[in-house]
Parts: sequence; C-alpha cells; structure tokens
Amino acid sequence: MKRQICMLFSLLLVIVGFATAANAEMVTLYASQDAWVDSDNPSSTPSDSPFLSIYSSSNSQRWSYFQFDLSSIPDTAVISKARLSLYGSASWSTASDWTTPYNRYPHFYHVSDDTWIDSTLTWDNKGGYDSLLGVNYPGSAFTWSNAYFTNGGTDNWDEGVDLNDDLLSIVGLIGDTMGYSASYSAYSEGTGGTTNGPRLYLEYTFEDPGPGPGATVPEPSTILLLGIGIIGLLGYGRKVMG
Ligand SMILES: [Ca+2]
Ligand SMILES: [Ca+2]
Ligand SMILES: [Ca+2]
Repeated sequence: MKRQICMLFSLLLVIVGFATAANAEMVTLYASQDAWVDSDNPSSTPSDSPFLSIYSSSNSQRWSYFQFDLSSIPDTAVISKARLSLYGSASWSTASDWTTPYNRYPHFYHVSDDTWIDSTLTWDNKGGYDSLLGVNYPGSAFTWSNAYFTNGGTDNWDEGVDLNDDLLSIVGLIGDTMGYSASYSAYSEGTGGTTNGPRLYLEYTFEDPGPGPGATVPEPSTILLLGIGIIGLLGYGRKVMG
C-alpha cells in the first residue's frame, strides 16, 4: 500500500512538472521602430543608419528608443521571461576600467508614452521613463548582447498595460559614467532588420502569478518536480524488479 501511494505521488509530480514546462509560449519580436536622440543637437533627429547610439560623458548624452508591437500576444498573458537583444559594441574612455562600474553599462527603462515616431523624435520632445527593465553588459567586439529584464521576468514592468495598448516602448541610456565617457552603438531596425536589428525575446504563460514575489513557478522548481518524480518512479521500479 505504501509503495502504491509512493508511486502515485511520483507520477503526479512528473505530470505536474511536464504540464508546467509545456505551458510557456516563446516569441521573438523585432523592433517596429527605433531612434536615438542627442543632447548636443537637441532639436534634430540623428540618422540611425546604420547605428543607434547610447552615450554619456560629463557634458553630453545620447539615448536610444525602441518600440515593439505586442498585439500578437494575448492580453491575458503573463510574461515570465524577457530580454532585449542588440547587436553592437561598447567603448569607454579608460580601457582598464571597462569591467566596472555597473553604472557605465547601457540601462534600459520602460517608457509609458508610446506616441513617439522615430522620424521626428528629438532630445527636446522625447518622453520620460519609469522603471528599470534591465542592464546590458556589452564588450568591445561587435556582437549580440542582452539586457535581461529584472529577475528574468517583468517584476518592474506592468505588462498588462502594454499588452492592452499593444506597444512596449523602451529607452536605453547610460546615466552615470563617473567622469569617464562611455559609448554603445547597435544596429537599428532600419539597417539590421530581422538579421541584426533589435529584438525582444519573450516567454509567457497564462498562469495567474498570484500574490507576492516568486509566486509564479520558476523553471528550476519545475525541473526539481520532474526530477523528484522520475527518481521516485525509478526507485519504485527497482523495488518491484528486485
Ligand atoms: Ca529607426
Ligand atoms: Ca505601452
Ligand atoms: Ca493586446
């Protein structure tokens, strides 16, 4: 009897594990528009062909804006993972300080105002930003690098709002370089398109995350459930065979 209960419990864990793992949908979205703005030329729209620019020094700033069309994702989806991926390279005025500090890397923030248009966006007419979504840690070689949204998901992003208005706007900037200059260039949607252009990788489920942090079942616990279940079944099988 004890063995049968054990086996039933193990089977249940396997089923729950598989169900949770199979639930996530993955999508790749390409930027529908992007643009950068320059504090040194506050009323003009710099060309983003081929590159977008994010730059900071003691007396000037460049910010890059991105927009993604979320209409393909159901309004009731719960985003479980998100990362903004860019193809570009970074440089800093002092090479020996490339690895630190954290502030010197491009930070990506959520922008509530979706009404901007990349052909007319300027430093003077740009909108503000609210929560930090993630930080990108690019190297000096031209390659892909990612800004993983906080905690792998969207703890700082009320995705319900953006899934309803169907647009996610993001700005990338380097807020504080502690007296050095820091620069990041990346392919724009206009030049890179679906080959090297900005993209957003999203993973979503339809689970209610429930109250409090960590209520969504994270991947490691799914694997753990599966693992415990399979070990339980193997153990039972061995006992029966022996
Ligand atoms: Ca553009
Ligand atoms: Ca929005
Ligand atoms: Ca929608």
